[in-house]
Order: sequence, then structure tokens, then C-alpha cells
Amino acid sequence: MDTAKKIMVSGIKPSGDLTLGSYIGAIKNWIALADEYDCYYFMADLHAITVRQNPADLRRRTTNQLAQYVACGLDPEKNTLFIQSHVPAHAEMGWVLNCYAMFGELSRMTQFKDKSAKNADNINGGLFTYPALMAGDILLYNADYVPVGEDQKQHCELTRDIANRFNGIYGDVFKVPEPYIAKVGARIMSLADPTSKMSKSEDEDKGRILITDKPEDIMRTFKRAITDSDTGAGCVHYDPENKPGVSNLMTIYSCATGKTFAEIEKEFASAGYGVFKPAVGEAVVEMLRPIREKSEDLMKNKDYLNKLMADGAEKASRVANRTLKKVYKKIGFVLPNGK
Ligand code: AQP
Repeated sequence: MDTAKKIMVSGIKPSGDLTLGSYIGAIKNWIALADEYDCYYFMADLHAITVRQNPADLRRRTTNQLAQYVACGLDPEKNTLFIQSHVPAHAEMGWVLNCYAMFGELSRMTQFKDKSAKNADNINGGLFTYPALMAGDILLYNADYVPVGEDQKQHCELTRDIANRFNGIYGDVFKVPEPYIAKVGARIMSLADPTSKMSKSEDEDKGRILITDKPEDIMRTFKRAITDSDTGAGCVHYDPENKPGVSNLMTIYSCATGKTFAEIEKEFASAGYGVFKPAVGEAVVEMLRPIREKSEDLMKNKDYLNKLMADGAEKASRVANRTLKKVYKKIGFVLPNGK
């Protein structure tokens, strides 16, 4: 009987400081998986450079992100946490899989279209081929599942297509992963524009909350959150299509308090947005407070963080190098020393 745990892999680009969206949409779900699955989570620095980054900021954010993963509750003893560029097999596998990803399928990726529109002066090759790197990130670890937000489903689909194509040529090399989508809080929208996702790389005034924001900044952004023109009793009502701003706030409040939408509607049945918005802000302040405090502490302990990085990279490399070697053999590469 196979008693081995199923494997999960995911990563976040250090393209900005982590947001409430990164926490609710990704990290918070990861924490609950640690006992049941064998989890690999990485700082996706190779992916971050598809958009031009300031080197000092990228360096700071990558280390911060590791501290924040741990501060959020990801136990480094139970999860393998590492920096993507510390495991060179990612770049190597990414190149191989580029040769098994089709121009047409890469052209259809919505992230390529979005990012090309936003960075018209830097539509580089990496922006186009990053899904092959992402496929490598996942397939290197024989992942059974990829915990993805709604917006990342397309990437998992492409990974499956590439894996099946490769397996069709060379036999059963890759495990074909399934998407794992959390039910609540799958997608957190900007507080300034509830029709667009809350993103790390957006400006502050675009309505994003960082997980290390100070309480007064969090409260200010929530008080300014876009809702709608309804007023008075019953205006706090879950209806994502007609009330996207309020529904987004309700999702956030639900994630911060554990209350259901029905309970939230009841709690604010006679209140207007002037009461509801600060209540959501306060719930978020309390949810994020311990994370901010712990990550500030961890950032002072560089030796600990350096050791975590080294241990994580070593553990991840052991698995990744094994898969890469298998792939190199299958495609006909001569291995060093003829092995
Ligand atoms: N707003 C969000 N709501 C829910 N989930 C989110 N994620 C990110 N933002 C939200 C989830 O975080 C994981 C990793 O994200 P990523 O950083 O690799 O890529 P991204 O989705 O492109 O994140 P950003 O913040 O929008 O980055 P930039 O601004 O650089 O493009 C994914 O599982 C994602 O679903």
C-alpha cells in the first residue's frame, strides 16, 4: 500500500510585497495543508524578472517573503520553503519544457496578454514563455496538486497538457497534476476597483493592502473602499455580480472572522457602509497584526533566515535533480561521466 503523502507545489513572485490577496488566496490555504500533504512552496524570483525589477527591491522582497511565509504560519519543519533560483533545476527544466510548449498555447495565456498590455515597452521572451518554467516548477516535484487561485487555473491546465504531451512521446515520465482550488476567498479584488484583482505590483492608491501594512494605513484604505450607491438597511448583501465591492468586503470579512455570508448580512442588517467598512478594516488589522509582528522579528534574525533558505534549497534540489536527470536521460542527453 502506498502510504506516501500526496505532493503540493506552489510559489509567489516577489514582484511586490505580499498582499491580503496573496495571504487569503494562497498562503492561508497552504497552512491548512501541511499535515496532510508534502508541500513545496517557493519565492518565484525567476518569474518576477519577466517584469523589470529594481535589484535592491527584489533582493529585499525575496528575503521578506520567506520571513512572511513563516510569520503567516508556514512551518519550515513541515513544508519545504525555498528560493526558486537556489534550485537551478527549475531553469534547466523550464528550458526543456519550452521545447514541448506550443506557440499557440503560450499566446493564449491571459497573463501574457495582461502583462504585455501593462508593459508595452518590455514584452520580453520570458513574459511569453514563463508558463513552461511554471510547468517545470510543478513537474520537478511530481506534484499531485497545485493549490491555485481561480486566476491560475489556466497555468495548471497548460502544465497538464505539456506533461501529457511529454509522456505521450517518452512514456510515463511526469505525474500529471490536478488544480486544488479553495472554496472561500479564492479571489480578492482591489478595494479601489472591485472588478480587478488585488495585485502586489499595483500602486498603493489602487486599493491593495500589504500584509505588513500598519493598522492606520489598513483602516484608511478600508474606509475608502469602493462599494455602491445603496444606503441603509440591507445594503450589506452578497451579490458579486451587482454588488462586487460589497461582496469582496464580505469575502474578506468572512476570511478574517470565520463568519458565513448569512451571518454577516444578519450582523450588519441595519447598518450602512459607514459602519461596515471600518468593521472589515478592524477585522483585517487583527488578523494581520501577529503576522506583521512576527515577520518584523524574523527579519532581524538573518542567520536563521539564511539557514532556512539553505536547508530548503537542499531539500528541494534532491527531488528536483532526480526528476531532471530522468528527463535528460529520456530525451537523449549524455549525462556527466556517462551516468
Ligand atoms: N488578489 C488575489 N486573490 C486571490 N489570490 C491571489 N493570488 C495573488 N493575488 C491574489 C494568488 O497568489 C498566488 C501567487 O501569485 P503570484 O504572485 O505568483 O502571481 P499573481 O497572481 O500574478 O500575483 P500578483 O499579486 O497579481 O502579482 P503581480 O502584481 O506581480 O502580477 C497565486 O496562487 C494567486 O492565485
